[in-house]
Order: sequence, then structure tokens, then C-alpha cells
Amino acid sequence: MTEETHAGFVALIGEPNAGKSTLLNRMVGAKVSIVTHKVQTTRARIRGVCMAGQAQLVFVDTPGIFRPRRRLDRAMVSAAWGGAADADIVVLLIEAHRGLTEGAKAIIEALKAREGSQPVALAINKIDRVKAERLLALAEEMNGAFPFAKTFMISAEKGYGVDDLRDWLASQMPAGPWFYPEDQIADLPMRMIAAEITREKLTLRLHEELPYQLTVETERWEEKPDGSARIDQIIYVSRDGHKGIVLGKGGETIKAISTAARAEMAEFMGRPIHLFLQVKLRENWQEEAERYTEMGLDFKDGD
Ligand SMILES: Nc1nc2c(ncn2[C@@H]2O[C@H](COP(=O)(O)OP(=O)(O)OP(=O)(O)O)[C@@H](O)[C@H]2O)c(=O)[nH]1
Ligand SMILES: [Mg+2]
Repeated sequence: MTEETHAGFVALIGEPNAGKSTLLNRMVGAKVSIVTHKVQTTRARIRGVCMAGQAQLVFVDTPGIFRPRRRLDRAMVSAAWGGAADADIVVLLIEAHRGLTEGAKAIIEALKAREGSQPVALAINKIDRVKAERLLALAEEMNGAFPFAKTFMISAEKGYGVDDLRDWLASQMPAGPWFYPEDQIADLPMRMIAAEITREKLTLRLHEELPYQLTVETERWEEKPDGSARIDQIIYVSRDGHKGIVLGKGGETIKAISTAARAEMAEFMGRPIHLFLQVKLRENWQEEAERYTEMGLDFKDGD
């Protein structure tokens, strides 16, 4: 007799930089969502699949929740709450060393305002950065602010406490068939993963506002007879001056970015990749519906 299967969706929410994408990647056991030390790295909902015994956990990584200013911000924050609405369980991540911040308080207020909603678990992340004594007080403070179904202390980066969190989540999943084949780890199209990898390298390399003012799209994908692939991508920048910065002196910057992105794509896809990057000025890309569709975000008229 086969054991009954369980499956469900787990939304990871929190402020930008809380470690949501790092946790998703650890749960999945592969890097499917990009990670940087900067805030607002993730722009859309990214699903990663994790098997825990007979349970399939579909983790939904979301953009960080913050006070939105631009249209892109609004689309990101709305994608984050949309991810929470569709989930069986929500996990709120906070950073141990920052504690109950204003931003976390705002998220908790919004969680309270939701009706008939799913259980919310708390994951105090980055515990490798604080002394253990501090954690109990923080857990108490957090649970005074919201009735969390359960509290976990984890380090998504080091892997501490992650198994406990996964096992508990698995025990909470409703009975039902799996949503994805057992060996599938993500449901993002390859062309989008490739674009995200390049955007990660750009974000790591470029400073200040620039990473937030650009977007990457995979324009062409050509399978080669020798098993390799040729990938053509466009980097859209919104200011003329940004083009030169992305290219760098004598094309140095774009070359370094391209090398790093290509290496990671080749590793992820397990085959040689030929990557061609082009930088284009498109002042209004943040107002164009098509750019949002490419990212997997909703574009709302009148926003
Ligand atoms: N020390 C420490 N750093 C961590 C831990 N988890 C994540 N980080 C770091 O925190 C930074 C942000 O991680 P991300 O996973 O990109 O955070 P995020 O919540 O997805 O951020 P956004 O996509 O911007 O909302 C990165 O530099 C990570 O390496 C942890 O457990 N300990
Ligand atoms: Mg992220």
C-alpha cells in the first residue's frame, strides 16, 4: 500500500533583505531565486519545490514588503501579498539582529487585517548574527504582537533550524496529490531564470539606484547541435547615462557581468552557454505593460 500524499503552498514573506530567497534556495537545494546583499532583489513570485517524505512543499518566494513609491514597487508588493493569499501557510521572516522593526510592524498590522486567513508561522532568520540570549526575548516580543502558529529560529544561510521548519511545514500540508513531478525543483521558465541570473550579476556589480532602474529580458534562445545554447539578452536601462556605466570603460563592466552570468547559467543548466548581452536605453520601461509580463508581474492600468 502506498502512503497518502500531502501537498501545499508555503508563502515566504517579509521585509526586503530578510532572507526569503536564501531560505527558498536552501529548501529546494538549488539556487532558483537570486540573492544579493541589497534590498528589493526579488521582483516577482518564484516557486521552488521541496519534497519532505510524502509531502510536497511548494515554496513561494515573494518580493519584500515595503512602502511602495514607484509603479514597479507597487506591482512587487502586490505580488508579495498575492503570494500570501494563495498559500496554505504563510511564513513571516524577520532578521534576528534587527528585531521588530517598523517595517515588520507594518506587515503584522496588514496580516491582522486579513480575514479568514491561513496560519502564519514566524521564522527569526540570521540567528548566526546574534547571541542566543537575545532570541528568546525577541520571540516573546514577536508573539505578543501576533498570534503566530509556531516560532522557528533559523539561519537560512548556514542551514540552522531549517530542517525543523521544513518538517513542521510538511506536517501541516493538506492531503492531496503533488502539484509537480517529484524531481522538479522550480516552475520558472529557463529564459526567465537566465534573465534573473544576469540581473543578479548586474545588481552585485552596480551601485546605488542603478540596479533598480534596469531590467533584463531573454530575447532569443537558440539550441545548438553540440548541446550548447546561445542566449541573447537585452538589458533595458532608463537613463542615457546608465548605459555607459553598465558597459564600463572599454566594455570592462559588461564583460565581467557576462562572464559571471554565463558561468552560473552553464552550471545551472549543466551545459555550455554562449551569452550575448546588449544594453538598450528605454526610458519608460517601468511604465510598459510588456516589461511587467516578462517579469511575471501584474500591470495595473492607472497605478
Ligand atoms: N548572516 C546571515 N545572512 C543571511 C542569512 N540569510 C540570508 N542572508 C543574507 O541576507 C541577504 C539578503 O538575502 P535574500 O535571500 O536576498 O533576502 P530576500 O528576503 O529575498 O530579499 P528581497 O528579495 O530583496 O526581498 C543576502 O546577503 C544573504 O546572503 C542568514 O541566515 N544569516
Ligand atoms: Mg529575494
